[in-house]
Parts: sequence; C-alpha cells; structure tokens
Amino acid sequence: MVLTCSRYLQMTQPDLIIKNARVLSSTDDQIADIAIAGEKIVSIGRVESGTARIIDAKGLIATPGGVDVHAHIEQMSGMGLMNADTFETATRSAALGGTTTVVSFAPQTSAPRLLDAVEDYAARARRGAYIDHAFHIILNDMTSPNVVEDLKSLIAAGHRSIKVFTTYNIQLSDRDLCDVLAIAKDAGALVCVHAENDGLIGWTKDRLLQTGKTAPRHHALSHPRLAEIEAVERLIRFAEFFATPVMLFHISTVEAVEAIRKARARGVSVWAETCPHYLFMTSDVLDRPGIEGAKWMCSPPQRTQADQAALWEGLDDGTLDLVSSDHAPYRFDTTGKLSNGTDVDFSKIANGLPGLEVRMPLMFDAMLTGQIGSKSFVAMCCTLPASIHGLGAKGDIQHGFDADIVLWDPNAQTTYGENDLHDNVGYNPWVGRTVRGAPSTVLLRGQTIVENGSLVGDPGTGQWIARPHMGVSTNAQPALEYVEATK
Ligand code: DUC
Ligand code: ZN
Ligand code: ZN
Repeated sequence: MVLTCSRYLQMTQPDLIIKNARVLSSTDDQIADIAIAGEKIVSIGRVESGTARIIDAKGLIATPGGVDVHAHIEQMSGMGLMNADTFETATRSAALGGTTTVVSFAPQTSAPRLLDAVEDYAARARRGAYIDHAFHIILNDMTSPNVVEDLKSLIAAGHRSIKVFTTYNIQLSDRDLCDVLAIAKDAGALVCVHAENDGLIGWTKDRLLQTGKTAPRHHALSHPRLAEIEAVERLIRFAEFFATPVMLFHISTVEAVEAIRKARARGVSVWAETCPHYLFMTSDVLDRPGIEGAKWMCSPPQRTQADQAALWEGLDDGTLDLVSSDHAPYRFDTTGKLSNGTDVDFSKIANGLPGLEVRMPLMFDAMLTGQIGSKSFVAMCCTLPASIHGLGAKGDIQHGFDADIVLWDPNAQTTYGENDLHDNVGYNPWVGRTVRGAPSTVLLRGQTIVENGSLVGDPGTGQWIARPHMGVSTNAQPALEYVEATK
C-alpha cells in the first residue's frame, strides 16, 4: 500500500501511477512505481493500483523533467536582431526533448522601466509557454530611473536572479557591478554572469579583421581563451569581496575550471555551468567552407579536446554544477545569421545555436554510454539547476516534488537530420550525430504534454514559478566590514 492512515489516504490517493519503470532520481536508481496525485509525486516504491490510471513503463527509464536554466527566447541579439523563437516554438521544442522547466531572460532594454520589461516577458510566456518557466533579469543600465527600487521589488515578488555581462556592449562597469552584487546580497538574489573580457575580445577582433581574417572560424580566435580566464578570475574576486555567490555561465576552458576549483577550495561561493556545445563540439565545427560555419558561431566559442576533458572532469568532481543549453536561436537566412548578407565578416553574424531540445537527449546518451552516472545525469540536468536557481519543487523524483517526469525509451536511436528540431530555427547544429534513448512520454505537473514522442500539451499551460529569495545572508560581509573597519 502507498499509505496507511485512511484520512491521509483520501487526501493523497494517487490518480496516476507509473508502473515498473527504472526510476532515476538524484539519490536512487531503482525499479519502482511512481504515484502521482494531482500535480505532485506522492510516493515512489511499490504502489497498489486502486482506481488510478496506470502507465505501464516496463522497459522505460523515468527521470525528472529537464530543468534548463539558460535559454534565450524572444530576445534581441547584441546586434539588435530578434531571435527566431517565440515562447511557443522554444518551449514546444524543449518539451519534445524532455525539458519541463526553463529559465529564460527578461532584458532591461525591452521597456523604459524594469518592472514593465519583466511584465512584458511574463505576459509573452503566459500566452505561449508549454512548460513552466522563470526569468533572469538582465541588467545593463544602473542609471535608468527606478532601476534599484524596481529590482528590489521584483526580487521580493519572486524573480530572484540577475544576469549581467562583461562584454557584448551591454556590460556593466565594475562600479555598477558592485552595486548589483551588494543589492543581490541584501535581497537574496543570485547574480549570473557572462564572463569574457571585452577589451581582449575587441582588440583581437579588430586585428583579425584588419588582416583579412574574417571567416566564421576566425570568430573563435576573436574570443581568446584568456578573455574567459581573465573575466572568470575577476568575477571570483568580486564574489569574494561581497561574500555573495555568483553563477558563472557557459564555462569553456581548462583554466576557468581550475580557477573555479581553487576559488571553491578557499571558500568562495561560486557556481558554474557548461553547455553541450562545449562538451561535445570543438572549434573545428566552424571550419566549413564559406559562411556555413556561422551556424555554429557562439560566444564563448567551442574550444579544444583538452578543454572538453577538463569540463567533463569539472562536472565529475562537482567544480561545474550543471549543464544548460544556452539556447540562442537564429535562422540561417536573412532574418537571422545572414541578416547582413552572405559576404560578411564574422563580427556581423549573430551568435548562438539552438539547444533546448537536444540538451537532455545528448546528456542521456552520455549516461547510457557510461560517460556519466545516472545520479550525475539527474543532478546536473535537473536537480542542481533547480535547487541553485530556487525552483524548489522541480528537478527530482521525490515525495512532494512536482510530477514533471520523462519516460525514456532506452532502445530508441536517433541520428539527427538537417531540420528535425521543433524550434523555429530551421537547421540542426547536431546533424549527423546519433543519440541513444528518446523521450516518449513527458508529464508536466501530472499532465501529459508529450505522448509517444508527439506534442499533446497546449501553449499557455506552462506556469511562471515564483522563486523565494536566497534567504537573509548570515555569512561574512567582507565588503561592509572593510568599510566599517576603516577609520
Ligand atoms: N552566447 C551567449 O552568451 N548568449 C547567446 C548566444 C551566445 O552565443
Ligand atoms: Zn552568455
Ligand atoms: Zn546565453
């Protein structure tokens, strides 16, 4: 029996039971049943059927729904180009790839007032999203009217992460970064950073272009690895001074992994993510003839095999916490990558590649091939993204968690084609790659949104998730102590 107390039994009688799956959670890998009542998981183990609907999952693998905490949706590029996906197209592709929660961005630039910018994105997602969602608030101008007041009230209302850049023409000054970190610490928000040194990139890019090195493959060279290393090391020092955590986005180099490892060893609270295109691709993807390599252009760029090895090692020893897609969708046509024509230098081509639909399958395949363990797969793709970003009921198969569950067919095998993703990008950067395992059924809060590999959910059923602030900080305040101790 699931439950013994009869009053409790009435309250939590399951209405859906997934039977005989191999259930992977952050703590277990076992053959079990999962009982679901309403939107929640109420039991994992051996469950009597009663009157509940049954999904027979013998031979299937049940994992938590994917939690992708870094995706660009309906967002303007650095060059002022709207990306290719709406919330509807991005999240249907996410759902079909086994992702049930996404954190995308609400950029300050989308309205004169920060409150309105965030509400604008919330409304877009309310209309279109198939899956649950939240937003990182992108800050690029700390002088705009009411920005501090709006930021504090947004954090209090459940938007508890901020994204800042050190490059891309929307970087904050060091001085403004200090204000953001101080506010985040007081209000309990997490600051996430695109960390690459703008000057090193700008200077290198100009020299490459001046010497006729203009092809997509030169884009990778225009983002020297030292640009990432320098910015990561500096951000760690800022986190240390304010004793407040930072999340370093899309780590791509050996040296950045090592800097994070050392920082953690001396007690700095720094979290870090990497992405499938750094784990599975190297910079030679850009070496196609003509402009073709533009399809794979992103920042930071793909690196070397040695970097890949360091990233896997970083995930293995916990230096890197999680894997996000950094989904940044641009079509390979005049609305996207080729908006400035086909005879252009790399600096005129939008950066980014689609990833929402492939992140989970690529990592699931890495689990089936033994590259990562089953609990690690769950931790880095579901549980840690959720817990680090304040999505408390997401990302695990445990009593009381949201019933966001993917049933994978481990015997399915897919070789990606040119245009088989369900976003609005029109090409698949993973074309030719074979992955084992495919999501056949996806549940979002107990409702089936993907059945036999087909979308059956509705746009607009995804809900915004209010995220509690990180709590009043009780840790050291070195920045304030420094000021106070100064006579
Ligand atoms: N890099 C980013 O940091 N964001 C979007 C696209 C990209 O390539
Ligand atoms: Zn970035
Ligand atoms: Zn990004």
